[in-house]
Amino acid sequence: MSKIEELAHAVEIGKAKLVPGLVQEALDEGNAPIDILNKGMIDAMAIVGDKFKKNEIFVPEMLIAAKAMKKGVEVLKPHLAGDNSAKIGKMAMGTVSGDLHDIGKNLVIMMIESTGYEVVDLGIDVPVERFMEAASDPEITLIGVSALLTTTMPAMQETVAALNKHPRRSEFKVIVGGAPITPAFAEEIGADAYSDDAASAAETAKALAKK
Ligand code: B1M
Repeated sequence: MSKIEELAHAVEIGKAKLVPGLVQEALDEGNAPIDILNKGMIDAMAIVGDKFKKNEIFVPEMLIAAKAMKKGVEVLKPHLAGDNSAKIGKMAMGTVSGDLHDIGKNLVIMMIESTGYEVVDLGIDVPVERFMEAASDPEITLIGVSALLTTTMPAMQETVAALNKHPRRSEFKVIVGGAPITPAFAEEIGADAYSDDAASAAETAKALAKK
């Protein structure tokens, strides 16, 4: 079994104590940080999701897998983040009201920070009012909205609708994403941009900063 396969298995079964060491060993073996993230952790979470769907595991197992992944990301973070010395904008990002998933949001924040954005993390279960308040900060140039559940897509729609009426709307862009979100949905609800993963969200954020 390769180190990345060992890591993926440890994430899948929620071995939070083993995961940081396995990430370090995978790095020491010369594996690319992005492969460790994608193949060693994100793919493992997809397996966890599939097992949950098939009733093979339940919420507590999903939670311990999530905790294990977070421990691994802590080790990987300095290796994924680039040079962010030149500030290109300020972003506020959160997961919508009713939604408690934050691993994807945290990865998106990490990658966008690496492009030079200062990011205010609004957290999870963020009410529309909190997004509106964040958008009032005169330095904010980008708002990120994440949703992981089909049942919280309407909350994303409400959030973007409210942001679209914000008095500062012409001064910031809105980017949305998360597993159930599609480019068509993003367009339908009036977001400026959609990205399907953290790396492309960082590319999109960089491009939006130039507009
Ligand atoms: Co939840 N959960 N969960 N869960 N969970 C999913 C999302 C699910 C797909 C599992 C499944 O059934 N297969 C399913 C949703 C089904 C649906 O709506 N269609 C589900 C469910 C049903 C639930 C509960 C309802 C279960 C229950 O209680 N019965 C419940 C809801 C709680 C709530 O939010 N109100 C629940 C709870 C939980 C835990 C708390 C146990 C835990 C979350 C812990 C945490 O986040 N701290 C959890 C987990 C871990 C998952 C899975 C297994 C993994 C999620 C994850 O972290 N993925 C997930 C299954 C899956 O995703 N396959 C599942 C890894 C992460 C890197 O990917 O978050 O997709 P992701 O982020 C990506 C992209 O989406 C994108 O970039 C990220 C990085 O590449 N992205 C953006 C995300 N936001 C973006 C924003 C952008 C751009 C890109 O711009 C702003």
